[in-house]
Amino acid sequence: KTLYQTLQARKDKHQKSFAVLIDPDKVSTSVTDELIERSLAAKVDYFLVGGSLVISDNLDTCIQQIKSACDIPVILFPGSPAQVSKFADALLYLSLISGRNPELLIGQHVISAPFVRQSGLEIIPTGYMVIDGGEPTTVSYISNASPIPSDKDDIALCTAMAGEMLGMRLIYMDAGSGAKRPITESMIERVSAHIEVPLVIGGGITSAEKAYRNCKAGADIIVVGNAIEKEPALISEMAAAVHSVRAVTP
Ligand code: 1GP
Repeated sequence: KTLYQTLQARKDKHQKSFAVLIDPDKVSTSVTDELIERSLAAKVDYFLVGGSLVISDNLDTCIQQIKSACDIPVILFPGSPAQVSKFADALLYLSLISGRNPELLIGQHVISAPFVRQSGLEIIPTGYMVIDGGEPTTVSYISNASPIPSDKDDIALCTAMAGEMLGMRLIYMDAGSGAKRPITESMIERVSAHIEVPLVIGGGITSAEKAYRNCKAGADIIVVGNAIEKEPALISEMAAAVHSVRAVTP
């Protein structure tokens, strides 16, 4: 079974997933060890590894550290085409469909295509949508593209629908790392009701309650980075909240 088939099967069963985002530039080896240990105990479903600004060559080392310690799948969440590591299990092949910057829609993909193909990684075509998170986040600055306004649920819906019809296998709505204002439940509800591919939600989620409410609204996968870097103990609370949604959803 491919990783994507597992994601789709979980969605079909209304099973929600919790993913811990690790930015290899921000966490030391010992912090990564702590995050792995807590993630194992909390039955975290996935690790996402990447960031807008991964400049060090820690990527391979960080993924190898995770792979040697546990079986939790590692999915690359690349901020640039250079962030490819053959040690991961899969790669989110992101096209920034919320923006109008041709480089991030297709340009960088053309340049990196042979390299990505050669990696042998499972590729998951992902419609990446940046939603305004209150004030400029790294992703909105770096992407040089306007995010979708946070109250424009219809624009988000039509963007996600277009992405799905273009063949994207995942829709990732991101308010940006450390966003002051995470994505609203109303936007999640609107988008999730009209797409069939799994919906990933991240950016500025700082509490187990918000993670829970996002899942109830229709998110399939919750991604948290910042909050757990600051407070690793949140991992167990958040994972439990996300996993509890299944019990009450028919
Ligand atoms: C960022 O969606 C992720 O791209 C996670 O955001 O770091 O704010 O949790 P946080």
